[in-house]
Amino acid sequence: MLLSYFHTSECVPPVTSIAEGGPDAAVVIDVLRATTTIAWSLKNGAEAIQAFADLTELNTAAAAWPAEHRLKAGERGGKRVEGYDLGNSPLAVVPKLVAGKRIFMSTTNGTRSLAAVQAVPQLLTACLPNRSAVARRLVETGAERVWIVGSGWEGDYSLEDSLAAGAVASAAMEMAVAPHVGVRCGNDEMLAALALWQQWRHDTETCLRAASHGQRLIGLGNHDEDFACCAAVDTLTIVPRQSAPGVLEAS
Ligand code: 3SL
Repeated sequence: MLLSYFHTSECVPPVTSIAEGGPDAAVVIDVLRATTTIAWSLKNGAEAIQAFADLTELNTAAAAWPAEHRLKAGERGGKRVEGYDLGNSPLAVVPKLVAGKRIFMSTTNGTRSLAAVQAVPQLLTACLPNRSAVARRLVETGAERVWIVGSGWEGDYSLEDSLAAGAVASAAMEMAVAPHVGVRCGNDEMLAALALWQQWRHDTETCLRAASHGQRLIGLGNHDEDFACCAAVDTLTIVPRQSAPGVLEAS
């Protein structure tokens, strides 16, 4: 397995096909907070997450879904979009609210990353809580060329997404010990992410708080519970997987 790490801005569609050397699997990461919220929503019984880069498209799709089975989740600049049922906090997606519902979701960066790699055959999302489960899935499905995609902030590098990319890669390397399942780094960004993981693996929350988006959230108000939830490692076994374009289901 060849693991490469990119930022969303480097994944401008169309992503090349497998025949042209493109990836057979992609893992989208937005630690703070979209992919953490996606994992917790599915864990808590949401039927699916349908992700949109654009709010107008989200509104149109949500309007066509039965009202009693839908929720709209929208975040821009770290704040909930006015009139939406949810913002982007993993603490808010409790079973009582989300069970059985489809969540129509749009966030500043995370859902844009999903749109950028929508054409990749196996598309998963990862966060720190499910990083080992995602790594196991990649190993078990025999993924050969994997792009790990950090969502960042509006095209910029993101410390916390790079940390989680290293966390996924490190777990995959530990699992793929059999000689026929070697895991290799495909670029320097992946090597750097692994080094970051070695540096912060025992204190992930400090890393998240130090990151520029962590500082942005702190500036918006108390997000202590969000930080604790997003920084937790290996607390979930759920693997969100794209089942139709833009639609993520538990697997
Ligand atoms: O950028 C995103 O997609 C969000 O996860 C940002 S926030 O953590 O909800 O502010």
